[in-house]
Amino acid sequence: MDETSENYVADIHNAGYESEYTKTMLDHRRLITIAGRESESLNGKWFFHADPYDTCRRAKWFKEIRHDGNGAEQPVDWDFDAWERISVPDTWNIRERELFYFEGSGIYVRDFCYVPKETGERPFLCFEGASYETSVFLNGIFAGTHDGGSTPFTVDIGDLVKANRQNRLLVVVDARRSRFRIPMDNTDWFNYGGLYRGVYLIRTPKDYIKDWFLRLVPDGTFSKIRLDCGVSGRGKILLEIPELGVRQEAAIAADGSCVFSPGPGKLILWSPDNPKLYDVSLSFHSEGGGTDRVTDRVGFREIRAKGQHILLNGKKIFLKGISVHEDHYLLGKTTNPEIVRATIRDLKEMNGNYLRLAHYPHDRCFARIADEEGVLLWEEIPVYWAVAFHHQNTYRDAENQLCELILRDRNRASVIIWSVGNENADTKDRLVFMSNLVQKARTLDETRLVSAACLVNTTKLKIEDPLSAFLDVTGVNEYYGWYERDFGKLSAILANSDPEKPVIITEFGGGARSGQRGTADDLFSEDCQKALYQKQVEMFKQYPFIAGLSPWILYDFRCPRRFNRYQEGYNRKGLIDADRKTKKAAFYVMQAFYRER
Ligand code: GCB
Repeated sequence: MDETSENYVADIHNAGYESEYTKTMLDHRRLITIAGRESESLNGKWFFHADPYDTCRRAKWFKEIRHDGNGAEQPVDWDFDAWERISVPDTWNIRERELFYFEGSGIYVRDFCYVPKETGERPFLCFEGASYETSVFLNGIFAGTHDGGSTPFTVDIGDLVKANRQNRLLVVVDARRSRFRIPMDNTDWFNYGGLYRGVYLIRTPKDYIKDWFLRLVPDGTFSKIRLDCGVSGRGKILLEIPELGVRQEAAIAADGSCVFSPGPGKLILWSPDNPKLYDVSLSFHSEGGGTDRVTDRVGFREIRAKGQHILLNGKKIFLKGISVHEDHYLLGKTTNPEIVRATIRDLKEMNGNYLRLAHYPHDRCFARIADEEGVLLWEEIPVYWAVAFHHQNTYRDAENQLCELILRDRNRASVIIWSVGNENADTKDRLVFMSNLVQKARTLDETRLVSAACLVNTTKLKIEDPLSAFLDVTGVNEYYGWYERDFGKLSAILANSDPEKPVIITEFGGGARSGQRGTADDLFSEDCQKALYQKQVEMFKQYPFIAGLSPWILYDFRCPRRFNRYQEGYNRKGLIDADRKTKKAAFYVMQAFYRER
């Protein structure tokens, strides 16, 4: 309906209301990395209500207007402070029984008092992950919208926040699936919604460090360290790595970079055997006065692909891995350091050194803990299956998620591979879309391998995908012995392939309900899964171009497209039950295989 019509009522007639909330996008250009900064938690209890019709944004409830222009009280449809409170971080699906399958908008409200600590400081809100589209309102004013369910974003609240007073923070999180989003509406995992990762307040001086990237220069000499720094304002950067005797001041070059050498023989390289991390501090002294400082612990290592091999610090390495989802039977998509440490313990019990974090960026704490524990990581964005490759906005969304992930984790030595997607059909549009993502990853980070989990060419029975030409490593997902029962085809595929680049078998496997026994032919029995794993690994042993494995998957996970009697809403391909305790027989096949490697 036309806004000019005489009976127009915006709340009910404005079908295009959403466009108002995409005017300010909280994308990677506004992201300030919170790594190494002090943050104040805004986690805890928030008032919450499901908003299936998105009425908060349609009717602008966030303005909290209770009276009309004449002062008469209005019959409003919201009552924020009387609503039930739920925890942040958490997913509403797990916490509220009746919201288990709810995929609309949810409204979160809380107050916080902001007391400035320094004159001229700049406050920002940081969201570590909210699924999927998140609109932030402070004191009744729209501050911006973020797209993407697994990457962080920051909101500059300097102009909106009130000092020394309570501030009303209202957040609408819309978890609707859509064909045009990343991921699209069809995935093999559960669509959890809400503020499922932490929310924080950070403070910086007027001029501040926006992002920074410290790494070993990948030139095979293991001797040079390079720093790139994005700052607001002009000034000088002081980098300190006391253990290496580094205390180096650099004017921010036009490209924000400086390169230095800690001196021969000094540097201990990071590796799974010796996950050496150095205390690092970065101070930005701005010309206008004021210093911003971040501190972190950083490891230095080199990862490269050479011929069919992957080299870590110049030496050939076999990636003994497994894939893992974030899904947890009690917490949904919310995780914490204890869960991550337990996951790494399970990997190590399997004699593994590598995890594929599928199919979206996992919580920030994962890579941080992997840095400490000496675990190599594959990190991925959810360009999964049949996303709308032809659509510009979908590309923008994917690229933005990739940038946010890389900006978040590129100081983590554990992360060795960026993956730009999973099992996408080989079309022209997909090739353009994904090769552009590869290009983007390389411009942000020259120190990691870029890959994607691809499908095999089932017509030629060969490992062949035009995207490989753009990748450093080809990931291959195959389910011979499961979806495709004929193992002979896998043997033909491997025999027919002699790829120029290393291959990681990024997925293989089959389902088994823990405790279900039977013969090797009884689908969903542990025995069938075990036999399948035995056949697979026997075959892999013969092919040196296979540089690593990440079978599908460490733990059973929730999946609302799997409802047979063994699955009951779970994908049961885990080597460990969803309880994260009960190991299935195939776990020990991988354990033995990795012990031998
Ligand atoms: C795949 C997908 C993964 C699924 C898995 C399965 O190829 O990449 O997301 O969960 O297969 O279990 O079918």
